[in-house]
Amino acid sequence: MLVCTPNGITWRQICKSGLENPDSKIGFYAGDAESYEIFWEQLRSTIIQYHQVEFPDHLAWQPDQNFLAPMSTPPLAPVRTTRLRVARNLAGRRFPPAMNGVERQQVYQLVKESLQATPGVLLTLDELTESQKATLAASRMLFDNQDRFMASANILDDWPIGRAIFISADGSSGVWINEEDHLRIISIVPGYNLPKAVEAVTTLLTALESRLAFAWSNRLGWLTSCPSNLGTGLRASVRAECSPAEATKFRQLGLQLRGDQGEHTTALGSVYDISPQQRLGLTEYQIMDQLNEALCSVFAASETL
Ligand code: CIR
Repeated sequence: MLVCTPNGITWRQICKSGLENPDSKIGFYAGDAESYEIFWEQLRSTIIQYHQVEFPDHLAWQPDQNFLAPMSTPPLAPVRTTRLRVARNLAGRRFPPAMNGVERQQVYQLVKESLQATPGVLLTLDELTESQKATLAASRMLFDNQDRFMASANILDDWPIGRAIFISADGSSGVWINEEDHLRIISIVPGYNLPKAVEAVTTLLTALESRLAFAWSNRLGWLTSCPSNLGTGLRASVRAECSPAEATKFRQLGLQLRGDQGEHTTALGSVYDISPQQRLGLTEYQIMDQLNEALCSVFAASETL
């Protein structure tokens, strides 16, 4: 008998991207919340390896959130921008790899309604003008349908149906609707400024949370289509200029360095996107603290040379 989740998600669907892209770091995408229960034994070792965690399986385990713990960040000249990104999916709905066009539209409508009282503008991708695209791309708030890993996982199906971007009135934050997850809440602020990014992202998150319920598991935290984002769903990163020696130090400290144009690109010049890889088993504060400690130690050490 073919094993599948109540939504009909099979193991073949979950590992399709990895089979078609042998260079995948993870290779799996969950089609729904239940994928993590039904196929737990198959996913377990990848999740443990990626997040460097061990599971007391029988316990509620993901630490409580503490986004709002006070954190001060010193000015660091090499840091050009600070970015926080939080991934969420709506409870009880299939995730982007398994949605059809109607489901993508429904999620768009629900998010649109939940943001109605929040000052800002909601742009659907099918209606974007070239100049709007250029503005969004320049501020790194645009998403596209070019990722081969996501294409293989069917995340880009029905493009651009249901895809939209909300930009807050002050331009410091936004929401991606129906990209890799139903929701990506993002804040990008100039220079090195985690407190400002936290404030912007939590404002949007609070507005959304007051109207929507998100998929959650006591073991894995917030559930995301890619297992790399389980736990907090938080990716805390900076774009910073660094020398080859500094880049090596960041890698030694366990941070992930991506090329300036985002995931799966080569570093252009010496500007990198730098972030802690782990999102599961830590609180939001701990993830940001890990980033802060690494940046302070590497860049401060360079200053004293
Ligand atoms: C992969 O398996 O390589 C892609 N599906 C993305 C994995 C998560 N991204 C990352 O670690 N940078």
